[in-house]
Amino acid sequence: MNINIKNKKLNNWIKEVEDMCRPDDVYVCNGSTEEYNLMMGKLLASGSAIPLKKRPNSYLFRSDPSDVARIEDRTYLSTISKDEAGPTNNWIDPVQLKETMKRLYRGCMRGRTMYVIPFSMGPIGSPISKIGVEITDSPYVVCNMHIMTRVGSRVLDLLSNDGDFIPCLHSVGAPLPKGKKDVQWPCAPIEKKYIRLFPEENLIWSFGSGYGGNALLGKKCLALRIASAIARREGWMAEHMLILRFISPEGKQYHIAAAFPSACGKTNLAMMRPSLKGWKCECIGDDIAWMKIGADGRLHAINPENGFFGVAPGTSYSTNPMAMDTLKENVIFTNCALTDDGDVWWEGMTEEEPSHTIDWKGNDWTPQSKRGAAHPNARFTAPASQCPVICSDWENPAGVPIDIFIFGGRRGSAVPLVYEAFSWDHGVFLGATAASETTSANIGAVGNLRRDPFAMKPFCGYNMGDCFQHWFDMGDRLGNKAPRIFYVNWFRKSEDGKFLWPGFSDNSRVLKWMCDRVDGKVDAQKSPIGFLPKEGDLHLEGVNMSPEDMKELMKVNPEEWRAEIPGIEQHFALFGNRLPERLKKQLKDFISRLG
Ligand code: SAT
Ligand code: MN
Repeated sequence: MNINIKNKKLNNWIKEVEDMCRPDDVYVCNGSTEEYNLMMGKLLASGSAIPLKKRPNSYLFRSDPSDVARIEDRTYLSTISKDEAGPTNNWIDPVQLKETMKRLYRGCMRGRTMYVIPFSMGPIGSPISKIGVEITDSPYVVCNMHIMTRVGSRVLDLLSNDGDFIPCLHSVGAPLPKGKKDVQWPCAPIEKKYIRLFPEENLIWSFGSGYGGNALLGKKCLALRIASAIARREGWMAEHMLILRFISPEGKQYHIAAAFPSACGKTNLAMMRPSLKGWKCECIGDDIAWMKIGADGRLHAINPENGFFGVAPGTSYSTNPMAMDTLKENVIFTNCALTDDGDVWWEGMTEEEPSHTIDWKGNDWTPQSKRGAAHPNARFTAPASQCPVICSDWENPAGVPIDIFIFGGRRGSAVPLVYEAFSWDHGVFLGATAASETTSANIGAVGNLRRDPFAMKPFCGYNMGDCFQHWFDMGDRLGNKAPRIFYVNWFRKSEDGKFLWPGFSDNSRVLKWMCDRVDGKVDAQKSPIGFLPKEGDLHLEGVNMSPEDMKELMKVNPEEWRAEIPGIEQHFALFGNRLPERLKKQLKDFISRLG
């Protein structure tokens, strides 16, 4: 081992994992640039990393075709009782599960180096931050963790002799026999891939996958699954939300946190460039918000991450110019296509397709090919500090006070562009019943409608029924200082299947209406689902849309909404006696409003 560690718990854990996984050697990460370069050097030498001529210090990786997204089916919550995990999580008895996984971990790092990554979610040393240590056998994970979290020896100093941390164990599950050349993307077959969370012990075990949230354990596993369970116990919130600062022409700041499922445009909204004249948007985070009630009684949010792990396809200078500018250098790309002049490319990146690329599987691709050049869940890993519109307060440990919560998802029909909850309780009902068409961010079918409460279905580290109650409890504590709650749908389609709303920079028009509502500047129109903008209150000058399409986009059809009721009832029935009475009342009121 290259560094002498003082922390007893960490030393014991390293020893225990080493005995179980049998790596050839152990390396403790210090977070330096030299270290990043050393790791990347290894990845270049093994042929895993492809340097990009067009982007300084940037590399392309191609994953194994079996390992391209999160694996919700193989993600388990291991609480002592099944009831604590609740109906939206997979559950396995923690004792039995430890045995199964220990068997898999036994000798799994043979032929590899075991990396110990001390990291902080949130600024190092801040009272709201949490320390984790990831053990992994993947140098690709080390490089990604350098970007996505704050890695370094300073974290070890903070831990000193007896500080506590969240152990995150990861292995790609592919021991390397002596003398055998490594494959480009080592991983285990799907039936051996497991992600297991022990929220009662603050422990994370991941085996067999090297991709995204399966392997970068600070993100979904620590900052959402484990943190949401801690947050509930301690009375704060860990949510799957972007955070942005929206600034009016007069310089008034509004802070907005928005929860959409993976691959529904959080990164695009977080760094949007408003089409509304005079308005500005600054990015604080694009995926995760930790929020606590401050001394002023308001809810303050921080972004615990240090980088963006964003969906590449669809990102372009017209949809998200600030993301494009973030990606100029120091970026890791995974499963994008490679152009002939040494750049990355993905569907939607340029108006014109390149005449030839190497696709994400390493094969020749031309516009005539019947398959995508990039994988639909291809990603970029980029430092947040490189975003041209990163907010000056993005690392402020005090966080920013949230004025507005937004829920939403992908809905081709029924759900209008925007509406506002009547009250906090009604807002919790909107979050609890949020539904979205599934995306390629998870392995499985794409385009199926599913209930994804608070966009947390895959990430809630305890019983979702208790999560509903936690939202009510937070609202009670916040009282009239609670953020106002809205619901949006950028994805409604016309009868001929085209998106009705241009989205992206024009979403600023929707945000402005929300700010006007918060300021009491505009009235709204009551509908059975919530408050709708009154005609003329959504500023639409310059939007290229016919009045008929606008009407279609805002339409609330009671019949379509009545058709939602059985689905909501079924969804609520899952939670049995954990379903708060206040949600039952909301459903009853909703049904009676629909008439
Ligand atoms: O792979 S991740 O889980 O980190 C990305 C996502 O689904 O949001
Ligand atoms: Mn996400």
